[in-house]
Amino acid sequence: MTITHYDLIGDIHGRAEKLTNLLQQLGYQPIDGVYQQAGHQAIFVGDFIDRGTQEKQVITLVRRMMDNGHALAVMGNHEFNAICYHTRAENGEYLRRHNPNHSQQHQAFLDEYPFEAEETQDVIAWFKTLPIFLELPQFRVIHACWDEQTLAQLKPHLDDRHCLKPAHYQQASEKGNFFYQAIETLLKGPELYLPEGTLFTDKDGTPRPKVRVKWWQADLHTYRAAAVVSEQSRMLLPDTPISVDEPLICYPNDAPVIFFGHYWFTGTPQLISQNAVCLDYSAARTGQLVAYRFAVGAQGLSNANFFASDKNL
Ligand SMILES: [Mn+2]
Repeated sequence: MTITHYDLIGDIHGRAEKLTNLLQQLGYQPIDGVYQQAGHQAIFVGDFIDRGTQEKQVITLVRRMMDNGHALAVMGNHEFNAICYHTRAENGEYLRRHNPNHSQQHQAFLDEYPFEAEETQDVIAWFKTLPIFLELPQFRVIHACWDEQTLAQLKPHLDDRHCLKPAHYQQASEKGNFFYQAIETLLKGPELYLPEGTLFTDKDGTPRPKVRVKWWQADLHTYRAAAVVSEQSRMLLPDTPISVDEPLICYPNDAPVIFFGHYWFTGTPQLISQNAVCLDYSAARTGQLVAYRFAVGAQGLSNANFFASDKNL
């Protein structure tokens, strides 16, 4: 099959209704139980699970598309966390502790995939086959952040499909380890410590000493400008230059187009720079599931290429 269009799809988080609605709007039809469209391939940016109540439907649908060559995907931080939650460490504990916070975040998945059930282990094994990133001739895909330096260091350790090797999940769960830091940056996104004594209160009301940063935008020099926060919260951040001690990741504006998810955007889907597209518009909650259609050979990006699931879903 010659691919003429790639349809890049944001974080689904167990919302199968939004996914099937979006796929239909994009022109995909289920044939023999597999969503497909001639000339098209879907690419998922990860975070298939947690929060929504249709986890199995989402995973089944996506796996069938991938198994039949109609989709590609990268790993999200929720799949990484799930692997660690379901894997024992050398000391007999789990790589991701089963504390109330972690278990609660993962509860929707556990409701449909009971802990240690055979089917659960099969899905966890499938998560491990998801690559950390995709690099196609015209664009790149990663869940949270494309950082050239981290990727250059990590690539020699990945397998030939860019997957983390099973042996490295232990190291990726140990604070201070290179693998841990790499996963933090690539799958959860870089964060910036605010000046001493400053706290930022996040969307759940939790005070935090650091904020997520707009790594996709060049020339951001102050805490207030660089932070990924609501416009209300932005005015509460210091309008002072970012400390030179803070290593800032910045995606060059002449680099290939980068597609990612993860950031809980709200409002109308739109381009955030000339070569960066965030596809997460909070479908996990009340937001729409968003896609961007990339025509092979297209030069540049356009707001006309966004698709979204129905607002009332
Ligand atoms: Mn995420």
